[in-house]
Amino acid sequence: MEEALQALKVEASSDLAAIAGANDLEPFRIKYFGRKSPFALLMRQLGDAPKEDRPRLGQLANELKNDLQLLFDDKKASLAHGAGEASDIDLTLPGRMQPQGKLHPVTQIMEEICEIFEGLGFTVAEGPDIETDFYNFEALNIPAHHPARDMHDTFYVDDSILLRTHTSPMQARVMETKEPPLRVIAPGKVYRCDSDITHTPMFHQVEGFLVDSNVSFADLKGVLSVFIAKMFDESTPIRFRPSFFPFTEPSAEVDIGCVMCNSKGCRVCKQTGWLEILGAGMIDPEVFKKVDYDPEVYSGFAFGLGVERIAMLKYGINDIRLYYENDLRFLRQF
Ligand code: 2NM
Repeated sequence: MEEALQALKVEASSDLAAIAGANDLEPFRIKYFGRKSPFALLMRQLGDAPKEDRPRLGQLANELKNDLQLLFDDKKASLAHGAGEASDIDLTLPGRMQPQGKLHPVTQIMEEICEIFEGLGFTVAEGPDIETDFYNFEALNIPAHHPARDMHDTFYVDDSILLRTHTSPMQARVMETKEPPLRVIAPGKVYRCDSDITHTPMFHQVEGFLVDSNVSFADLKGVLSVFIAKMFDESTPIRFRPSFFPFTEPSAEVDIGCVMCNSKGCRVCKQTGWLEILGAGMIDPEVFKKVDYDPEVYSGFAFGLGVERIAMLKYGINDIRLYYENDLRFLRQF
């Protein structure tokens, strides 16, 4: 009987190895584990064996059966796995879409602004967000205790270090290191301690300047008119309104016809038909002196604009805080 078990083990192993597909599994199961299997037969013959041999032979038969069951289960599992690759995956299904990120609307508009000025021959200069009092104020003709400092709601790091309140410090840095003729724009983040529906403590500006011999206010008007025509529309009405900035003289604020009501007068333009979109002026001779330019030789104009504000006017956004709440329903519209 022991020999019969041994022979059965050899036969079962070779049968198991010969199983090539799921269709071969069931005949194997019936042959070795069914009611008429060699095991069942041997168990019935066990009664004929000498009494003292029965426990050992019974145990041998059981071990062989259990081993075979394990090998069979493994075979079944590996076939099911292999079959799955062939049939459960539908290769014709479209792939899962990866959501594609986009630039923030403020970044998009800032890039658009820079491209327009680059088309007019300006180069881009970027500088530090953390500035010195000298570049942020002193070099721009805003000395200590000047009332204009109050307008800026500055975040100070210490007595002489601060978060820049505009990007003009970069302009001063460029003028200090380069000789005219120069056409430069400085885009970037600026910081003012202010927060309501039209102000955020951090916002973006693009400031620009042009210095050469014989630059006039007409050049300023020409460059800014082209900018507005390209940013908004060729037919957008523009006006220059006298204003004051410490770093320019004369200074002007530039308005465009209200894009919300087509200059008819509405809540957004406070019934005036006009919206302020940027500040500008002829660079003050005092600024030239700070950067060692001779005001008798050179003249120039400069301008500054708020990127969030331009984007609000262009897209009809009524609350500046929407830009920085990271609500995807808002951001996905751009
Ligand atoms: C403005 C308005 C007017 C300005 C001036 C300069 C510099 F550095 F060249 F003097 N940069 N930007 C300027 C002039 C900025 O923002 C409303």
